[in-house]
Amino acid sequence: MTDEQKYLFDLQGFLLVEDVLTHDECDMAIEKIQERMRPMEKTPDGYDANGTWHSAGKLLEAGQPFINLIDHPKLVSVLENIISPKLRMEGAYSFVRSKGCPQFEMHGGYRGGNVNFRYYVHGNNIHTGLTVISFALQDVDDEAGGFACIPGSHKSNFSVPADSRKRLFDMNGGLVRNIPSPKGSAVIFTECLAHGANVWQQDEPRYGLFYKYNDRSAIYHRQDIRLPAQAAFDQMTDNQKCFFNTAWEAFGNTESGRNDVPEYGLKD
Ligand SMILES: O=C(O)CCC(=O)C(=O)O
Repeated sequence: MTDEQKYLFDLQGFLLVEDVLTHDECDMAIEKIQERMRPMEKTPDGYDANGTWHSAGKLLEAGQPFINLIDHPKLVSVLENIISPKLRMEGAYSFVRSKGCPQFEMHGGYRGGNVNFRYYVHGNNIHTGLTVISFALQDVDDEAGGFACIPGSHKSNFSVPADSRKRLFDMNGGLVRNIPSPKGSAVIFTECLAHGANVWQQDEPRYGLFYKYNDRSAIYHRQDIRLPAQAAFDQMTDNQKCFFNTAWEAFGNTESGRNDVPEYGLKD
């Protein structure tokens, strides 16, 4: 993580990293998402999706480029600095949102939250918990309506009030900002940041791709039902497999005293 990245992440609560995927990899990812996407009845906020939201799972089983992104060096070098030197992946998913879809209302924690929702700087180091990478598989300009956030809100003392999640978008003064991102880039953001997504404005749907990370000793989402299938593990390196280990830090068994040996996906 460079000093500039550290400055920008601390200032904004998010960071844009360019040139993570090639254009060919983006196109390949979209193709595989298209094969797997299924309509959602309701949006995550409970609105009728009316055909404007789809989701796709089992992406890691689909192989590349999804597998390589688990521990992409440009991203891991940031995550290791802001979360922990040993990382766990909470999950990978895609939301496909079409023109005119309902907003993804503002949500997120605040800096004084629990182990998953924390943000502080001690010495020269950033400490946060649950962190998301949003990959841009298409060019997204600031009129398109993709990822949106309130920059700097990760240092707020209060989380977004339930009644304000939608209203914040409409407040004057540019409180909520759409974050443009070129094809192949990735936005890393802490879940402490107030974030969501604006109404999608373009004819081509937005193929969102999201990876969530945590400290290897911490857990947010229920883990057992989110373990990748063996077909996904079969395509991973040992380092990538470790991202799916059970959450713990020390005093493991003799083969893995510090939770740095793969636990799942091993061949008999
Ligand atoms: O669509 C986006 O960019 C936001 C996604 C998001 O907030 C989430 O998946 O929790």
